[in-house]
Amino acid sequence: MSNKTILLGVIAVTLLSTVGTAFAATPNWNITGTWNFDFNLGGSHYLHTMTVTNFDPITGAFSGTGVYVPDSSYTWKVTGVVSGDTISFTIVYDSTSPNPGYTVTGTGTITSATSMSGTATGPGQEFTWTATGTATQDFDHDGVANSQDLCPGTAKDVPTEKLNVNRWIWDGSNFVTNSPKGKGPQLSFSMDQTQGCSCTQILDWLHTNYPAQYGDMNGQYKFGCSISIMQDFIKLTSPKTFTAADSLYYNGPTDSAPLYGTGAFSFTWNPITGAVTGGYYNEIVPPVSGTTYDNIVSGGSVVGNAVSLTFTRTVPNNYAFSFTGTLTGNTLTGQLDGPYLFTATGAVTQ
Ligand SMILES: [Ca+2]
Ligand SMILES: [Ca+2]
Repeated sequence: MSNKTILLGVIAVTLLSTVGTAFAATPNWNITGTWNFDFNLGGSHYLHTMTVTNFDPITGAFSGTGVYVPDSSYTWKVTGVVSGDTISFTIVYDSTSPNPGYTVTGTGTITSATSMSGTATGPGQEFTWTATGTATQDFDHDGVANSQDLCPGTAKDVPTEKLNVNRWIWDGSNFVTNSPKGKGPQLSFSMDQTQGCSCTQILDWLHTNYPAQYGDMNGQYKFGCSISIMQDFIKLTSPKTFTAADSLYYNGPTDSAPLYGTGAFSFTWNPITGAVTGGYYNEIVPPVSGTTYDNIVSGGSVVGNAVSLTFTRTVPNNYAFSFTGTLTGNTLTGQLDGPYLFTATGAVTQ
């Protein structure tokens, strides 16, 4: 869009944007992040990046910035809306760019989690465009992507009586409270913290998973979630981490084989899904004094006390391997990289 040929065609045109119409459907996709755009004007390709920094999961309205890849002096702002699978946007070049005010409007379709395409119109110009990036789906529009959302189908909370002081509900956009007179506890809660669960869903979840500790909780349904309920839920659903300052790795299937390596070991998992989200094994071979191999936990699962982990490393060499075993109390024991006993005693924190 921003080369001389095009700039010569620039005429002051006022474009009425169709962005943000009142009848827009809710968005099927959240497009926050960076997109690589290829604008095609009669076979000439103009590569841009667009970075969406603000996205409203309820209305689909978004805004961000962009730049022409071959010449970063061409910068622009974008505003637009995602409605269902469709996207519409308006790009306006910055006053500091070589073509200030140059405006392009576009429409298109988000065709997958990584691609979208459509058409665009500049002053006297008709483009087609394709873009690649990462879109996430958030079917209940609470701002938490499906893959991260512990509670599908979230709707705004309506206490069966009224919202009481220091009680919390999700109003469809935010967690809100009825503040006490004077200085309250100065708290706030977010949907990210509750992993996409409203107050009602938090109460349902606690009662289903911990019925002995959380009974009918009528008062909570009547007046909103108390601070302690919010904090209990966030704690119970937050990631768990096993960490051991050192470990023992034997050169055979039992500890009768010689010790092969030592080193700090840690992994983190989601206690709800069991998905392992990260970790490390700073493997020292030979034990204690040798070379440190920087193994990264790349995936795995924790189901009950059964632990499986995958590792990769690039330092000091490229290698990949796996672990299967059990976490019993604070001790992890199993087979690492084949029939080689590995054990580490540490602590589980949440
Ligand atoms: Ca969601
Ligand atoms: Ca949700």
